[in-house]
Amino acid sequence: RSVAVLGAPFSKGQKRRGVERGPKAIRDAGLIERLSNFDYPVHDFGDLSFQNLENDEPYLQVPSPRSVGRATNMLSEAVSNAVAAGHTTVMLGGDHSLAIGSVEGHARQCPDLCLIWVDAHADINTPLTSPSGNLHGQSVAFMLKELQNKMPELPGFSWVQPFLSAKDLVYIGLRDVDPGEYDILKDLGIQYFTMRDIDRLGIQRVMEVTFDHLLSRKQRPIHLSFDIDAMDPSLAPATGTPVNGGLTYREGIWITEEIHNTGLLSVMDLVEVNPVLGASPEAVEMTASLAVDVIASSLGQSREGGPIAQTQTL
Ligand code: DIR
Ligand code: MN
Ligand code: MN
Ligand code: MN
Repeated sequence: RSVAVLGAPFSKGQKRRGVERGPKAIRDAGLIERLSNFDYPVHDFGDLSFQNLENDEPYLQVPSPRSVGRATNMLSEAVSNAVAAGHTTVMLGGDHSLAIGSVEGHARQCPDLCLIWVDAHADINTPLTSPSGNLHGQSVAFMLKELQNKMPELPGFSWVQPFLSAKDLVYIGLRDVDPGEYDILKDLGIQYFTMRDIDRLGIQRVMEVTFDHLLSRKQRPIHLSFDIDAMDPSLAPATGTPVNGGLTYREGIWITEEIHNTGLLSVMDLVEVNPVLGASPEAVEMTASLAVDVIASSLGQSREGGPIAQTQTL
């Protein structure tokens, strides 16, 4: 196997600028060097370039729909190509609206994929339920077949048709869910683990039930969409919507180690690192270096050592 790294410096799925510098911050924290210690080739495809769109008027409350539609469409092509070329693909965001593109592009190559969404937020508002209007809080709604008749036609999104079933999705880390999102999670019977569930069951059991839910009938490719705000803000302060009471370092790494150990990880997103929002350079470095650890662990860096795991830069 080989790994492809693809940067998506895009921030118009939410209102705070700076998250478009996430890919650079994660690279500056040593991502490529860390991955180059693994025993497979790493292809850094650099960053996509997104042009500025004039006259991108809001749709209802939703800002920049055409910009987000175009960026996610571009990303979808790029991810689809990387997966078709046989790479395990890592997408660096950018805000979480980008997942519309990465998961759709992945699904074009792997229609039977399943999705693990690690986040403080469910990102399943529709444009009609969203309290903020921000598209990074709506990504999953564009994917789900069950929400087709709840989604208005947004300018910029005619390229995407729903492709995922609610049963093929699991959330981990939720602790800030909007009322409309709660109704959708319950109505569709989506499997989700809030921080409260993690407190009750422990992260080991949470991952066991996750894989049981997604993989017990058949083995299939995994898409991991990892929002850095799933981690506790003490570990990941440089992000747009931090929420207290998040994943510990060890819970986060347990999740990614277990996903690696399935052997089924096919594409991952690492999103919402915003270097402009850190209170100090140290806060930014801590967040970006945590992102590197999460990615490396997803790709096989292990706390147990062993030949493939000799990954720390010497
Ligand atoms: C809130 C916050 N649920 C919204 N969402 C996100 O705007 O829809 N913050 N994703 O990261
Ligand atoms: Mn998110
Ligand atoms: Mn989030
Ligand atoms: Mn391994």
